[in-house]
Amino acid sequence: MTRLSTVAALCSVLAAPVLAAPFVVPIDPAQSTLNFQLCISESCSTDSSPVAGTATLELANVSDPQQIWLHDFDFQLVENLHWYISWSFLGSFTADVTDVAIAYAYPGTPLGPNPITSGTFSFTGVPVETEGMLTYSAVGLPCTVLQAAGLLCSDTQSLDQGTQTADTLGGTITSASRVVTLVTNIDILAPLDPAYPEMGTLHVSGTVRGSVYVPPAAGDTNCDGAVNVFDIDPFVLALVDSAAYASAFPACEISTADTNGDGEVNVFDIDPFVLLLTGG
Ligand SMILES: [Ca+2]
Ligand SMILES: [Ca+2]
Repeated sequence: MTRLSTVAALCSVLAAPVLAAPFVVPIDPAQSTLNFQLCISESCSTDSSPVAGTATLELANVSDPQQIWLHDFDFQLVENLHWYISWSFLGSFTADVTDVAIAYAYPGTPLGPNPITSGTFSFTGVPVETEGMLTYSAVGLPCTVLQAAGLLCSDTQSLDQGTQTADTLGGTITSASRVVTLVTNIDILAPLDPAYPEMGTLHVSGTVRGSVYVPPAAGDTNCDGAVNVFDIDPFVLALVDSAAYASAFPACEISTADTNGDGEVNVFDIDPFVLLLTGG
């Protein structure tokens, strides 16, 4: 290899952006509630539950996110749901669901990158798996409605129907001082049985919210989300003049230059920094 081609090869390696690592957003049950309105023959009952769980995301630039990857999510209802609908002397319908969860079906196979426009993103055709048990009992009029649809008047069913495709999963992403906040607004109105839409509907609505501090990656000394040649000058500045670094990169952290992770920023960080640049 000639010297020129060696330099060219090295430059192409150095120019390749190293993407940020995925991070886990814990869902805050105190700020996350879903409402479930069940309507049968135009009578409705609503119950709600806080939501817990996690979402695993990746952003191309945590400080100013423009692109998002969805790596995983797993949401659980904290409480079980109970519905009771009465048609007076005509009949009644009671239903309970327990241990409800919805999760991304293919963790390890991320979706994206999708654009974040004015803080808003969406994913379509998201594969999901649901868990939980449904128990219901119908007396009188609703029993007749169920039987007309070929269903039993009382039954217990698993909500695990294998991998299904959700229409859309979207929300907003905001980032302030590297604290990333995910807000997902859910509003889904679906027939209880697509084959018999006149039977009734389930309307799921609410908000799922979580925040997490995302530390900058080691070597990303200019905090633009990538470790590349543009981090060389800030790295050198961090090494020789920490005060000048702090004023030049006020939104960044000098710990990004601690590439050997010993808590100090000094000459021993040079070799690991070069390894990060070259993908070693
Ligand atoms: Ca950088
Ligand atoms: Ca160090």
